[in-house]
Amino acid sequence: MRFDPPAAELHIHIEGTLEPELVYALAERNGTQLPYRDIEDLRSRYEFDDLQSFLDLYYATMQVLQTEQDFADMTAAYLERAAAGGVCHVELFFDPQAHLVRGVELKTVVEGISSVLAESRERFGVSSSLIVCFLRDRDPAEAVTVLKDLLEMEAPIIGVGLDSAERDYPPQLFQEAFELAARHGLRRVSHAGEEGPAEYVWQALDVLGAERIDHGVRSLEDPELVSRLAEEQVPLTVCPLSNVRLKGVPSIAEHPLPALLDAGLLVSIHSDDPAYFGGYVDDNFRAIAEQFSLDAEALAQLANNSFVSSFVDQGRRDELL
Ligand code: ES4
Ligand code: ZN
Repeated sequence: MRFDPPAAELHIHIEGTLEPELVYALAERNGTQLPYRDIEDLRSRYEFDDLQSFLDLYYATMQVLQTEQDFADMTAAYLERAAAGGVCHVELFFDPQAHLVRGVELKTVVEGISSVLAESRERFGVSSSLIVCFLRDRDPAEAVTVLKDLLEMEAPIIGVGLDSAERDYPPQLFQEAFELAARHGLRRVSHAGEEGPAEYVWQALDVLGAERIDHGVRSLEDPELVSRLAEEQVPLTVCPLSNVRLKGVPSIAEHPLPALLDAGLLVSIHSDDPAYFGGYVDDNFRAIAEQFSLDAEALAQLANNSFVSSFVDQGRRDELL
């Protein structure tokens, strides 16, 4: 399972780590009835046509998350698996609005996840931090409210991000939430150029002040944008298996990773929603290493990029690099 060299996981949605077995275990514990025959039936549905078809199942299965313990168990299961795959640092996304809309309190979500992150270094040998993502297919005013609530409760978040359905939801809609985040010293990242156009990457950079772009693979359609990304060494967190499973690219063989690297971009490799897309960081590394015959030096460069692109403090960075 372990893949050398060790790397940082910077693009992971914690709700996307819910393996079918855990979905069933949590449903049973909470007495929730699931609309699937069994674990295998659920697993067979982890097959998608596009981002929206994935999101429909992602939002449906996360309904098994009800209590603080559920969020803690999911987080611990993920960290254990990540550590086994060679991950030594994680910056974790979570989607509070997806839980608030179904009546789960913000405190339940935040305390469940953060109680495990607080001990991740001792328990799993993995340093960790938390980034709140706003759902771009919901009212931008709701994002502002959620962020204010998180600030009010002094939630241990280091930054904000933007995720969910991308097409027709341009980053600029979330300017206010990102400005509020900046005023409070939070880091800023944004999904862009996954299914949406290169124009959304420009907006993420120039309107939201994003310091890192999640996916960004469609940037290649705009040479001027590629120059900007290369010049400023803006990190792109690329998720090869995700792109293939959501049919953004037809196959690993046709993945634009080599073109991104040839353009001199700061690319690192991540897993997105590993339970749904057939693999954790180590699986993503294995897939590209095999497809593109990457040697140890190329893999070490990608791993190194993950640390350079991370938000760790100087002390931990010196340990990791
Ligand atoms: C996501 Cl793959 C992906 N894209 C956008 N938003 C997301 N939320 C969870 N996974
Ligand atoms: Zn993502």
